[in-house]
Amino acid sequence: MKERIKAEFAQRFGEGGTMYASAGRINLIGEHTDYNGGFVFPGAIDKCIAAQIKENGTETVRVYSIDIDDYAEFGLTEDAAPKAQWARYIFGVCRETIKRGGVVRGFDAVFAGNVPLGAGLSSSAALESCFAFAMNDMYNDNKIDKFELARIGQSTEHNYCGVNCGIMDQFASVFGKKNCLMRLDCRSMEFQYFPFEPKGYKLVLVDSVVKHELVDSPYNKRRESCERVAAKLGIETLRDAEMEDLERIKAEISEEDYMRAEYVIGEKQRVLDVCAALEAGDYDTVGERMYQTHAGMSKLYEVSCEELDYLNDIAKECGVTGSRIMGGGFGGCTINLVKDELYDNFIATAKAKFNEKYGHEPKVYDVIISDGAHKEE
Ligand code: GAF
Repeated sequence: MKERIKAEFAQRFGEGGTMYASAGRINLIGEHTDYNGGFVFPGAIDKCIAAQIKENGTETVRVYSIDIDDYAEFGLTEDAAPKAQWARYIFGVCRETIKRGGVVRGFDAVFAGNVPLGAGLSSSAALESCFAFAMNDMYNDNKIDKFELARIGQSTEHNYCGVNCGIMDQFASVFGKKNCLMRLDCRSMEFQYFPFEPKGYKLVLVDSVVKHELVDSPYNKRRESCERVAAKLGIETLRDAEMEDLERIKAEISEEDYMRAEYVIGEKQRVLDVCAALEAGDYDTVGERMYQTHAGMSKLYEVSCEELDYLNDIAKECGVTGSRIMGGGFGGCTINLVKDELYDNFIATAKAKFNEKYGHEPKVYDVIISDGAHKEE
């Protein structure tokens, strides 16, 4: 992929430039908790967006996407926003950098990626983090700290792409470290690396190939529900709520808001349980919590779909240790923690049964936990 990017860059813009890359992410547990001030437990993966970038001495950005086979050109002022959605991610990163007092000047870029699109692996965060990291390195002597780089990506989603996301995806893409998951407290922003090399297990993603587009999904509505409940309780986020608090206001909120909050409050504890279980090498508890998260996301938070529930059922039948829908939901992947010896049977069964029911096989991605945003040597 990187050779292709370089060749395309040379052909369009001439020699030179620097290659930057940033990763997609998985999340072992802690879903829809980030914008509720809770805990998340993601890691960057060995699938990334890479870009060859070079300053061009103008105030114009010229960029070509190999995967979409589309070219965009835009200025750096607020009124110069490009129309194409993919280009708005890059424009947003430039604007959010400038808004924070950072420097961005015109550049030429060619990029491509191998993060599956719409699969819940945060290809958009990878794109944002790649360009945020590059702008910091090229124009700002790397003075913008890494949390701010993640926030630049998050604000891009809010202000230029219409998704009121939390910080997890951009955080994971920027801070990712080989063989480590990261537990982030989204209230204090303190985090800790957890070495993650489960002996005797594989981590595998099974992609339902149901399209996942947070912009058109009720993602923002879920967030609004949580905010309504928090406001009713007089707290900033649901991080500070317990089930007793929720029970107290049950009669004053809608049934739907109650269910959303019930899920979030449960999920907060599940992340902590999983971290403790991992430290104790207790993968059965890790897996149990993953199944509980799936049930909560499906029945209470209602961000699953028939295909993902089916994949979850198949995992259970095959004796998979843990399985759940991953990411924002409304399609995309399940993440599965599978014993080595059960792996082949699980994958074969999932493919056959899914194909029988939906007329196509799910896609399967083995993931390796990898480094986040970086400049290629
Ligand atoms: C999406 C969002 F972008 C994240 O911030 C997070 O809320 C996630 O859904 C659900 O955990 O990936």
